[in-house]
Amino acid sequence: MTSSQILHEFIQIPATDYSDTLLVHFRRVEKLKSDAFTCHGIDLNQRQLSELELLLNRAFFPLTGYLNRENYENVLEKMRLTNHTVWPVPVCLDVDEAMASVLSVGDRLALNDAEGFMLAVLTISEIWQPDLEREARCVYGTHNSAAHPGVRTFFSGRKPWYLAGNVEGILLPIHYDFKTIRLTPSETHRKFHQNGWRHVLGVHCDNFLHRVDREAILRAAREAGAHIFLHPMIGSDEPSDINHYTLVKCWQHFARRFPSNITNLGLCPKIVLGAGPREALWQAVIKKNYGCSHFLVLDDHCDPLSNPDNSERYYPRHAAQDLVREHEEEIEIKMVPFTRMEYVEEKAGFLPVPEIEDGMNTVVFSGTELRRRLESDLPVPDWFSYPEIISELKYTYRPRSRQGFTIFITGLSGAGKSTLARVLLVRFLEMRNRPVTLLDGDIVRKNLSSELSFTREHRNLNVTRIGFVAGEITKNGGIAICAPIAPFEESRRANRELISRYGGYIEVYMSTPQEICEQRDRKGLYVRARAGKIKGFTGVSDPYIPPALPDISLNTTEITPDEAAQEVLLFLEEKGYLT
Ligand code: PPS
Repeated sequence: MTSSQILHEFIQIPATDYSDTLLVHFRRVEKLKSDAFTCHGIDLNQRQLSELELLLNRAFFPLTGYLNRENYENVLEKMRLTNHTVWPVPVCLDVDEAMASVLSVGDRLALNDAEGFMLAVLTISEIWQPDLEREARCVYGTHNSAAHPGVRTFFSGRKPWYLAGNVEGILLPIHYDFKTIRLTPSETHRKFHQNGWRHVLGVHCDNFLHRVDREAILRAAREAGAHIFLHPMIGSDEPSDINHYTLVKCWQHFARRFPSNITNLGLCPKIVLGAGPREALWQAVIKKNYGCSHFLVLDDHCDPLSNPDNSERYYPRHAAQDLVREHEEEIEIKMVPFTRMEYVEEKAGFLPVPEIEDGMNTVVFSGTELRRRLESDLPVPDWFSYPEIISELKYTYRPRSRQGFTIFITGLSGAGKSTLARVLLVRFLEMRNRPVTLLDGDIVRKNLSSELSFTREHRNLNVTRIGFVAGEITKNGGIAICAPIAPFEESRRANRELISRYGGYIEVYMSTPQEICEQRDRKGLYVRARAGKIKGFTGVSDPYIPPALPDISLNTTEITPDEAAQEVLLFLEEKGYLT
């Protein structure tokens, strides 16, 4: 296969296809399904599934498939398809080297969901290797990839080959949750039409909304003379995402707080990129495709740093509004700027920031403060939100005393990990208020990771497997005590990132010096490693990288196992995990 194959007779953007969806007639489905036995298939990840759904349901109108290279380049350079239609972010199907090497132009590829259900068939018109660095720069701007969460997500899991071609839909991705508010663009538009809504203000959101947002949205709707379409983006409905249900439930409560018949709520199955102005422009196109005539844009729309606690931004203020305004005639959707409001004590209500006079007492209540109060079981002021939203939030952001947590003990062989783990196990069992699970290095090696060796790759895999199990335990309110060597920062970091989404993550570094570990040598492993009988032994012939910022460091040369456990318990008490 050459690095770029093109089938010229495939025209990527033919005369505009105005069909409601890209789903094909059942007679064609039968043919595609029978052909699928002889063609390759891939199981799409969450991001790819979300993009396929938006292609199939025509939220990505006028696209009828994945962009070819020429369109891709044009989108990166000019934010347009080759036929000049505004299109700011590429939509291509990424596959790994192994899959790309068995595919050819003209082949059909079955596109399946995670369970293997065939959702669509792609007829491949081009296969090429994109410059991902350049794509990230064009879409996200020139930000440090380690810092920008969108850029980090872009690179994690992005495969190096792109496929182009038209898509024939068999089935829209299956969702079991919130079906009544998951309408396609055409169904949504039809609903607006039936209700006699001519002007509709599309409102993007990807976070919790409170009283101030209702005031600002109503104000914008009044200015635009429009009805309101609350259109949150929710690209993942993985049961592991505990926020998902809370978020949607809160949006439903929020929508009910508007006068009847002026607001509609619909979920958009799209993942938020955090790409600022380009993303705002993309959303404008999508909102238009759902039937909106107006689009409410924040001055820092889809900026990952957008947060009242923070004055820094990745994108210049108003850049998103300016970009959407520049294209509003072409896209045929009017940009409505979001006016920030604040709570003014003497008015006992919200005022737009420009109307707040000197000397008025405003109160700012940040997301961080809200979370702190929820986690500490403190009251949230009535003016800030609605009781039903607060009670949903309390369910997710339980006070720490009711959250699960993971104690992740890392250190050299012989540093005292297993002993500390066993003492803690007993202490937690004595407390009898949470289920406790011990995931000791040796035990895991005999069961969960019995086939793994001690290479860096396998050690990291072992550690992230432990992290996965600990994450599930933590999510469900239990205590996981993990005690592997875990010599590398990358897998420890991955565990921290995963588990702290679900509850507490406490990293305990056993800093006992190696000579003490070697003197103890209870299992005789150091002697055998020094004699060359164990290859790649941690501390002897394999590295141990100490954690940069452990929550607790313990040197068991100086303290007994009971004292070490006491230090951990005191830390947990101080942080509010123990009652
Ligand atoms: S890792 O690096 O986190 O995957 O290691 P872990 O799963 O905790 O397994 C460590 C235990 O395996 C035994 N063992 C070795 N350790 C280190 N290096 C090598 N090459 C090795 N081979 C076997 C050893 O008993 C470790 O247990 P502890 O309790 O740490 O002594």
